[in-house]
Amino acid sequence: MGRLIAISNRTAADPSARAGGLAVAVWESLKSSGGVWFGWSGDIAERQSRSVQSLKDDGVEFVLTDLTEREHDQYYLQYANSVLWPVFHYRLDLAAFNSDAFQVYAAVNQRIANIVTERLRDGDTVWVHDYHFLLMGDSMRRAGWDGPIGFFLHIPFPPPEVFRALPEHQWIARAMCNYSVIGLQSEQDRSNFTRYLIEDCKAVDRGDGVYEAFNTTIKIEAYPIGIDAEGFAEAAKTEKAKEASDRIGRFLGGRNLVIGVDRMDYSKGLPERFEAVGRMFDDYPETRGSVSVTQIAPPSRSKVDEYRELRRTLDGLAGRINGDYGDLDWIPLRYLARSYDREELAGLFRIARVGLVTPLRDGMNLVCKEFVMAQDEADPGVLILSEFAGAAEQLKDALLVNPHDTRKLAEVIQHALTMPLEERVERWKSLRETVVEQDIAWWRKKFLKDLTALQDTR
Ligand code: GDG
Repeated sequence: MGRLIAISNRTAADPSARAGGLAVAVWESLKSSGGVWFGWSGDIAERQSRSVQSLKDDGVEFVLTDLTEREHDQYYLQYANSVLWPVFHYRLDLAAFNSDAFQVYAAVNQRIANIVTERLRDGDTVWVHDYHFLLMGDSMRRAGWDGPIGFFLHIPFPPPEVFRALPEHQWIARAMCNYSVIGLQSEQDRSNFTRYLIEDCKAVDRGDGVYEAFNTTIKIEAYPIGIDAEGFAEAAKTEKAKEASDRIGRFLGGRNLVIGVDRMDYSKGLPERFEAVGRMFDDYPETRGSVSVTQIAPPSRSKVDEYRELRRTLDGLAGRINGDYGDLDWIPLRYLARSYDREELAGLFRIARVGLVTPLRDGMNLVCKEFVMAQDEADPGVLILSEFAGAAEQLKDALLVNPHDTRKLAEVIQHALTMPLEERVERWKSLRETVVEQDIAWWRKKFLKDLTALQDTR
């Protein structure tokens, strides 16, 4: 195989950014093939001084471009984060449709495609990531690249009925058909996307995940992303993890910990989760004084207005619950709007009796897989998982819930808190097996195998 070329909005050029799922996966693949990673530098610059910098680390080359203020606003904040993010999470009510922003989005895709294509060599394999670059395949074809291009969408693909509300849906779908392999997180996403292609683009299903549309052939498959499973299990046993669990242990004073960790984003279902916690204290008096819920919710910088709104809602809900039930020595529900180190999170997961992962919609969700790997095999906690997370297709032995049904969710949390050890161990073993088997390396190999198979037939 030639070089692997990755394209994503943010890269792992900053070593501290290598902890996330995408960053680890891409980083490992690039290191083994001596690849190049293209993306945004994270800086904003005037058009005239906007630079393309190249740097090398551990055999991987990063080629990074600044964005202008206008590009950052229209491509990134507006079209990617205020149109595509809500629509792809089935939230038409939150989408701020904006066709001017789409023009800038298309222009940024083309500008970066030109930067990439100029630097490509014959035999290179290109792998594009996420919703910032839906048009990249088409833009690269325009720039003259005719080799295979893979694309992986980290967020859900909505049902056709929702996708069609996007004024640019036809343009986007047609552009996407320039990819050679399109990877989605789940069967649900795969089915939504292919149904759209068949209904709106006259695509023909050739079987085995191969579709014909616009005179080209595309492989479309679900490749559920995994985590560095063993690495996370190790992280949970480090000194730093132990310090974090000791610190929270002092706060708990022997009470059971229920934990949630999510970026503060409306897709994560935090208000519904808080309501369910309030209901649990209402409906199950035995939980009062014996359970503490801690929600870690680092703020998303890219969605300032929604973040403010969400924060207000959560403040109100937590204030009411703590006001109603809290006592001198007990805070029923805490939320911490800040981030912690990976090892610290692993330590908190390990000491928790219940992990609450209840997004309203999530491409995959890595937190639930991390929670599983952090557990102590002799006394594992229970995972409560939304049926609307992509991970629910794999993690059948979690307690699956509808996050909108807060009464039921309250009941399930109470059930998880009282689950006998034997059942906890049995469920955990099955979850662990899946997370270990279908880890990040499995995901990467599965995708690249399909993509490089095309390379080999050229
Ligand atoms: C997108 C899709 C898909 C969270 N807080 C802290 C922290 N995190 C880490 C978690 C986890 C990651 O961030 C979050 O990943 P998720 O998968 O849960 O969610 P998104 O950020 O929305 O990711 C999602 C994913 O892409 C991958 O394809 O699964 O569906 O939306 O690793 O642990 N990490 C640290 N401190 C924190 O406070 N260090």
